[in-house]
Amino acid sequence: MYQVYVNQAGYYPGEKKMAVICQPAEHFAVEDMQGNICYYGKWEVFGLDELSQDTVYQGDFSDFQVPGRYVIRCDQGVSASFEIGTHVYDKLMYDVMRAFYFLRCGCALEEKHAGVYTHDACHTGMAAEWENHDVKKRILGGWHDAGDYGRYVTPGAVAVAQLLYAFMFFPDVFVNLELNIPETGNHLPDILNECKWELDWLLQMQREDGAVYHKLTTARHAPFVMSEEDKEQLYLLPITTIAAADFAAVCALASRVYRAYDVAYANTLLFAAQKTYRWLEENPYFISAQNPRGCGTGGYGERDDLSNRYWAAAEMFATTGEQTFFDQVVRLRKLPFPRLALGWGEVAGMGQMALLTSKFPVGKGMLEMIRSEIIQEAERLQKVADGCGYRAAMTEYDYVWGSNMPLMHHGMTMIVADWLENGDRFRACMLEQLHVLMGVNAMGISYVTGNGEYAYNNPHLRPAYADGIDACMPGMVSGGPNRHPGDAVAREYIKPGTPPMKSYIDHYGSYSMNEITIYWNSPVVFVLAAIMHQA
Ligand code: 9MR
Ligand code: ZN
Repeated sequence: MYQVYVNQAGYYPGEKKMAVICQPAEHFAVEDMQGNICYYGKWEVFGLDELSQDTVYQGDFSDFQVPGRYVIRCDQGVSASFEIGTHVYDKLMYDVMRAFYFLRCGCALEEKHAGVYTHDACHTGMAAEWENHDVKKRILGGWHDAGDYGRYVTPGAVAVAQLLYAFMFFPDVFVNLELNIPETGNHLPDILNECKWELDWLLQMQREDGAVYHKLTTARHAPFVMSEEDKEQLYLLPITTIAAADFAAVCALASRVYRAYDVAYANTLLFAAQKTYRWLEENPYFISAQNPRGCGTGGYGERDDLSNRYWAAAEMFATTGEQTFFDQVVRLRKLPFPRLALGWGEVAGMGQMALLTSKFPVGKGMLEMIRSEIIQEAERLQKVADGCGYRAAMTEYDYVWGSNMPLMHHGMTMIVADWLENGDRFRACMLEQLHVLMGVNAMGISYVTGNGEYAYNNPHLRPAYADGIDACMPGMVSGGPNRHPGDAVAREYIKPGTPPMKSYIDHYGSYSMNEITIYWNSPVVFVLAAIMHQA
C-alpha cells in the first residue's frame, strides 16, 4: 500500500500528470529507480473531497516529460512506480482486449495463447428451451458474461458494439494490434476476430421466427469451479424485445464493420438484423426479462425497450439508409428515454453514435441536437470532475454496482464530444478518468488485474479462483466501489457510513464490488483507443 497515488500504468510525456496524497505535505520529488531526483514539485491543497472524505493534496508534474520509470516521493510517503513514455498503455490495451479471450466459452484455452490459464472446452452440452424442454439446441461459443458462466444477449451486444465503435473511431490503434489468439494472422484485425467469437454466438441466439432468446445459462449460478466442470443443464430463457432490439442493432453495426473484410459474413449479419427487426415491428409491445421461478442467474431486466428500439432503428438506418428506419428513429425520439446512456440497459448513446457516423444524411436539425446534448453532457462532467479531489467525473449516484462502468462511460462521452468539436477540450479530463481507474482513487489501487504495482487481484471470477493460480489473469476490470454493498462479504467488511469512493474490497466473494464483466472491459478499450489514437 502506497501513500501517494498515481496512474500505475503511467503517463504520456506531453500530457497532464497529477499525483494525489491525503495528508498535509508540501514538496515532492519525481525519482528514478536508482533514487536520482529528476524533478521537484509542490503539493497544492485541494481540500476535503466529499465522496472519499479525504483531505486531498494534488501534485502536478506535467512539466516533467522525460521517458523512464519513476516513483513520487515526499516526507509523507511514496507512490507505486510508474512509467512516462509513448507506449505506457500498450500492455494495458493488450490485456484488457485479451480478457475477452480468457472469457471465451465452448473452446479449450491452450497454453500457447492462454499461458498458465488453460482450461478444457466448457458448456458444450445441449441447451433446452426453458418453456419447452423438448426443444433442444447445441449453442457453442460466446464469452462468459462475468464472474458467472452465463451468456446474456443484451450485455453481449453492448460489449461488442463498444469494441466495434472503438475500431470504427480509431482504426489505426487496432489494425496491427495482435492479441495472440487462435485466429491471429488471418484476414481480420484481432479485435474483429475477438468480436466475431461473440457475434457467432449471438447469431445462434436468434430463433427461427426472428425472436431472440434473452440468455443461455444454467438454472443457478455454478459454484466456484472451472468452467468445464460446470456440467449442469443449459437453458435458453424466454425471448424478450430488449434482446431482439440489441441483437438487431449490433448485427446491423457489425455488418457495416465486417463488410470491408468479409462480404458474406456482412450479409449474414445484415440478414439476421433485418429478420429480427421485422419481428420487433410485429411485436410492438415490451416483452420484459424476468427470471422464471427456479432460475436464479443474471436478470438483466429493463423497465422498457424504448432506447433499445431506438438503437436498433438507428443502426439499421446507418447500415441501409432506408427511409422506414429513419421514420422509426424520428418517432422514437419523441418518447422519453435517457439520451446518451451506453448500456448495459439503456443504450440510446450507441444509437447516437450510429447517427453521428452514418454516411446516409440524418438532417442538420437532428445532428445539431445530438451534438449539443453530448457536448453539454461533457461540460457537465468536467464540472463534476473539478469538484473531485481525484478528478473523477462521478457524482454519488454513479457509485453503484459496477461504478467503473459509468467512470469509463463518462470518458467515452468526453471522447465523442471532442470528436464532434474536432478538438481536445475534454481530453485532459478524459485521461483523468483513466488515471482514476488506474490508481488515482481513494483506494490508491489499480482496478485492472496485472496492471500496476498495487493492482487488485481477487475478482469475483470463477476461473480466477478455481484455477489455484495466485496471480489472476491480467486485464480484468473490477466493478469497483459501490455505495450500496450488495453481498454478504461487502456488508461484513464495509462499515456503514463508508464514503462511496471507499466502499470497495478486493475479495473474490464480493460480487457487488469486485466482479468483472465484458461490458466493464469494453468501455476501457474505447477510452484507451482514443488515448492511443491521438498520441
Ligand atoms: O452489472 C449488473 C449491475 O448493474 C446490477 O446492479 C446487478 C444486480 O442486478 O447485476 C449486474 O449484472 C450481473 C449479472 O446479472 C450476472 N452476471 C454478472 C453481472 C455483474 O455482477
Ligand atoms: Zn463456458
